[in-house]
Amino acid sequence: MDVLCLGESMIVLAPAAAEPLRGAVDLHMGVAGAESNVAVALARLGARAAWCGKVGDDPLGQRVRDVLDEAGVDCRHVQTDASRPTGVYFKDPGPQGTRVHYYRRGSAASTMGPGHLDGVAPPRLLHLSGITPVLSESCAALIDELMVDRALAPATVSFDVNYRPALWPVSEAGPALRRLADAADIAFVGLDEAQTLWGADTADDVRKLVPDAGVLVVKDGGNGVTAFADGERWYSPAEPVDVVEPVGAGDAFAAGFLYGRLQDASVEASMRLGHRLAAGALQTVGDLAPPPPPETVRAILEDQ
Ligand code: KDG
Repeated sequence: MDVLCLGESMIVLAPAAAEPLRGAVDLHMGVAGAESNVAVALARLGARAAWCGKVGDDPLGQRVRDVLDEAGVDCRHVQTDASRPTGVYFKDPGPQGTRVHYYRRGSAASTMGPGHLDGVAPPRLLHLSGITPVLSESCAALIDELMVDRALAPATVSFDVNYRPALWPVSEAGPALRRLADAADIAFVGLDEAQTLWGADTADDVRKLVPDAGVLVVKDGGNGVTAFADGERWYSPAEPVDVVEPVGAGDAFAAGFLYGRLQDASVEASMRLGHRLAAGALQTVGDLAPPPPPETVRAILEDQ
């Protein structure tokens, strides 16, 4: 397997007319999950990508599996917990942007814990995010087992900070997510997240706070991305786009960047592919857009 992504995937319900939830009648039902978004985007690019999580023994869990199966994501290690539901969340569009309302406490995924990936062959790359450790104590222990104890060595460990304010306060998330980002081989963080969590004002501030991540990728929306590795620093401008809906753009960027690294492309070329995928996600209402054609992907990665 090229990539194994582990995390919680849920059903997302969003007002079909992008109106506030309170008055909405028609809802659009989809599948969401930061890590499975990355798996889907990688599978669509042609990587052998698997998603590993836990769903309830319910139609919503079946829907999660069906959608990922259809996208070409390997779901053979997905577990089912008959005593717990699949998580759900609602999008609530409003004048101040879209708020999310989670119904995921006690979900099947929250019962993941150490040993969850026992018997699974190490992939080339293991992708995780900062959402999982807040789901439960056992999930936090699983993330430690994978990131700190390296239970799937020699897999390269990729970690997207993905701070979700609705799930935990900065006082707890700040130190926990910094420790995990620092333990990663490849760490992604938004500059806005790093400001909120750690008081960092610039990408260089973030590098000082997260010095040990092998490759550190600091994303600053339309201002572009700065990456640090082996004492070097690269900057890559974002592609100019008219943003339709931003959710999922970070996952798309991560998928493009990781695909580049899997193809042994340079950090700069990998950032360019990340931008291309993010631009697609920014211009769609859903979390992910169709991938660029293979010849475009090749041209981006070969232009070192
Ligand atoms: O990155 C997009 C995710 O935030 C969304 O799919 C839902 O995984 C999700 C979460 O936990 O917020």
